[in-house]
Amino acid sequence: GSEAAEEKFCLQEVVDAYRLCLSPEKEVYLEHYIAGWRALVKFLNSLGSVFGFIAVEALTKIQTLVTFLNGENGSQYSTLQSMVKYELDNELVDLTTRGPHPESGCRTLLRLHRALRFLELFLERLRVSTEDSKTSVMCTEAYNESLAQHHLYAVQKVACLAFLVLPGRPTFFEVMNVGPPEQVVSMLGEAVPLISEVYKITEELYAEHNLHDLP
Ligand code: 1PX
Repeated sequence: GSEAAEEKFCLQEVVDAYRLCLSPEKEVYLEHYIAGWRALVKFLNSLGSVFGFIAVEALTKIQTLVTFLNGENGSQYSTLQSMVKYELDNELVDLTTRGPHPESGCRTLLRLHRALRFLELFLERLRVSTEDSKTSVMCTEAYNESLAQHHLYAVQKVACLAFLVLPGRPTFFEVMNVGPPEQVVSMLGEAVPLISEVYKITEELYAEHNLHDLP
């Protein structure tokens, strides 16, 4: 039915979201950042139940940010830059140890930001991969170079088990709903630089305010 169609992932949606993410002054709109993640969660859900727990984790983080965005101080959350300024100015962030603000926008977004680096590395590997490349290998490499460093050992173990049952490259390309493989590769060529720029701007924002180690 139409509901199922709405839930269907397509890579174009990711491209669109990250294209809309940057303001003319290179600020990152939270609304579109969230839209990008919502699309990725659809992708995770289409991979089967093993990836459900990862989708739930991403959704929980997204939901925290949506609550801020729709809350009474929502206008302060329109961009990542305004969010950081607002939360820091009003002491709404636990900076060194967990305290009264365990789920600040800043620390919640940091988790997604780290996952975005994983995505960038993984999609770039997928883009340059060949027919016989293994998604599990690409995924493991991208994970070890990024998110793994921020995960507890037990989480790393579970993640690596999930990678073993990832569908192969042909299924991945199909689920992206773009068309023949050449077109998927070409759209990945659009997606990666957009994701990469949003990542870089966020990375610099967090460095500038010393927020990379938020508990
Ligand atoms: C078109 C291709 C798209 C591929 C989509 C892939 C999207 C992957 C996104 C994964 C997002 C996971 C959110 C992670 C947030 C996080 O790091 N949370 C940890 C820390 O949170 P805390 O609040 O405790 O400080 C939390 O401990 C982690 C929980 C379990 C999640 C483990 C996820 C590890 C695997 C990620 C890679 C999935 C790749 C799937 C297929 C490509």
